Amino acid sequence: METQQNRDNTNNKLEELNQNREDGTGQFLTTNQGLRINDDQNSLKAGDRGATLLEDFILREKITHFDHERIPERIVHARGAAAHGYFQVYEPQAELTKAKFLQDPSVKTPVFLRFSTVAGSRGSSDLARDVRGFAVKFYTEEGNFDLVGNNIPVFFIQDAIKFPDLIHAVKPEPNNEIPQAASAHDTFWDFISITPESMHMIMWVMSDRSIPRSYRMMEGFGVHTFRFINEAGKARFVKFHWKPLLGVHSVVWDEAQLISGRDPDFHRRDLWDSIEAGAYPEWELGVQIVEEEDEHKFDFDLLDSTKLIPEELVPVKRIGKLTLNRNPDNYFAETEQVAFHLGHLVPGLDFTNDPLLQGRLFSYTDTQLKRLGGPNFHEIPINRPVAPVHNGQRDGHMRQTINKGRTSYSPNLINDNTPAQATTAEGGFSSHGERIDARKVRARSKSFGDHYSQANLFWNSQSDAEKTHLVKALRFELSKVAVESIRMRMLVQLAQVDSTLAKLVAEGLGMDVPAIDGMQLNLAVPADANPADYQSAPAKKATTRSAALSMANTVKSGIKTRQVAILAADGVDASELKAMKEALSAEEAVIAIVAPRVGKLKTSAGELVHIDASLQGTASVLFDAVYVPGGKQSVTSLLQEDESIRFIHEAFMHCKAVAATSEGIDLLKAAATGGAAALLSSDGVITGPDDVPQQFIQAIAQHRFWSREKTLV
Ligand code: HDD
Repeated sequence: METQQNRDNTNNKLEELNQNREDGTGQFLTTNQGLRINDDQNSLKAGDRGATLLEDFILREKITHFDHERIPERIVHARGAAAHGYFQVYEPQAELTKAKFLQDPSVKTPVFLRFSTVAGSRGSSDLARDVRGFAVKFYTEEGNFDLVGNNIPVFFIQDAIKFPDLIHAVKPEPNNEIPQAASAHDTFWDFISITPESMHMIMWVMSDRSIPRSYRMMEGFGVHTFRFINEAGKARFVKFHWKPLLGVHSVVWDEAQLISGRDPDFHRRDLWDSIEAGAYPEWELGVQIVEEEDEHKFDFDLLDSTKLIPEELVPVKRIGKLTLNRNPDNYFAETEQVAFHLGHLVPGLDFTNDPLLQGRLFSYTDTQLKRLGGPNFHEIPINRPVAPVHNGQRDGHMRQTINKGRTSYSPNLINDNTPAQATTAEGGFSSHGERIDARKVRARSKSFGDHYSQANLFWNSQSDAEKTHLVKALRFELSKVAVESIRMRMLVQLAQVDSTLAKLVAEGLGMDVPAIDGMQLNLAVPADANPADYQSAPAKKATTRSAALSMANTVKSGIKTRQVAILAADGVDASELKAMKEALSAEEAVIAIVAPRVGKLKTSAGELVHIDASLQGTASVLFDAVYVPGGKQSVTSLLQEDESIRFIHEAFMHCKAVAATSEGIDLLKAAATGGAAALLSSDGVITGPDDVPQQFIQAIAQHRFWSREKTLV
């Protein structure tokens, strides 16, 4: 089998990392000083029952290192998974930007991409309802460029000064550290219920976007408006998008909760396994470009990170592709120690005055100093640029570089005034000369003041199934809120977004939507300000829908890498099994034989088939679809197992494609709680008589059959 080690997927960053890779295979065990160890089983003692001697430097070295193994986890985005890959631009982008990595389609720029959840600790579940981080480090010839984004195009707050408040509110409550990796608790909704700028983001987080099917099936967004600068110095605004080639897909909330128990590493494992199998995840990089003179032509502010630019107003131009093709060798060295920062950028790119972006520019270096222990974190192998580094910065904890010469200052005569500054023509970075003529104020721009209209656009753009899920998510979350006034305020906020939304959520809480009665909806108001100046008008009702905001419109063209369970036992019909396996394999789906026990099973034709998982060792929530082939003996065995009935029942309840042939249909009937006829006639339940494998493939590509659920709207 092809493995990561023998595949030709190297690049100049991966080669550069070789100098730090270590492989103990076939080697002697040594101390950190290279001394070969003769006895690693016993400490040095005074007599074989005697006290351990302080002299035992081997024991002390080993225990001391162990005692110091942990570093602080990230304050946010602690739990993650990452992979190496490369980025290639489709066409030169010289008109837009002078960034070198966006010019030559033959150049593969190495990347390291770290996905994450936000609120949970390092050991929490992948399936929390949460935003996902999408952080890309490009190792370009001109230095590192980090695009540190999320899978949601907007953010909770408009100004970075509110970030500690937001995160303190969403993290486990400080008295008892409950709940882990969940926003369904009082402090989060307390903050949200009086911070209406969050309401657009809340729509996204309560939608299925926050429970992705896999990292490979998520969009990514740079969120802020950045700048592209071309060789002539012309600047344009740009928003970055990552579009997954497999489409954007999610699981359902009940499923997410079950996966958290069955396999909390579900997303990590999916990413790892896909790369190991050579099914490399891919995203296209998209850009939305706005000319500087059009800065004020929208009814929202481009500098406001709680707003997106609808793709109908400014289309997304796809300019290149990112491919992940290699797993890390070591989680700690690479995934944990990678340090992202928005301030890592290259000529041809620049910031805007978005106050969220501006605050982030401070936070990321600051946090790495704490997390990675000092100012030399850029020397950690995964963080080193492939571009050469020369400057007068010296010393500090764990310095690796051996700087030669006497000068560590500039200007200097002794070293011919080098390292020298580069002219812009030589690649020297110079900030965009934006004109600023303003009074120093602590303020929020009035142009940031509409908090509900884009939330309404999002709601209006969802399919009925998506709206139902969103309402149910809000019911779930707010049902966990104990303080009545917080629920009440949330209903008032939701009513500003859409009255139907508020009413449906209220019904699930056994409440009526309260009247506003002069209530201030925004309590994030400076002490000297007039609160009335800080209140947003209710949503301008969206007259259109933005297709890009609904996952119903995503790619549904294939079943590549989809996980299909085949339930079988001894005596399974050999020809039905073979036909289905061949059809699914031809479409590059991943097949798992699930049986009452592990080992091998014997088909009706006497062949031995490897069993991938036992019914006790897996669950339907870990698969995209399930098929039950015939064979009297096989189905009789399965009918005796509660887990196989549950397997089918859950797959059906989670709206997945389910197929069965001949006696296999009996298992479907046994699992039908709402009546066998209703189950068998449901969308996405394939039982023939014609070409079941092909119909099943088409059904799996649809991802889910929401017609099985009751919609609320
Ligand atoms: Fe942040 C990590 C994304 C706002 C402060 N952030 C972090 C990561 C991602 C984001 C993906 C994980 C990077 C990794 O994998 O190592 N953050 C965002 C986005 C934001 C955002 C898309 C809004 C548009 N963040 C934000 C603000 C602040 C921070 C406003 C502070 C004022 N973020 C941090 C941090 C972290 C971080 C504390 C924690 C670990 C780290 O930086 O390296 O500095």
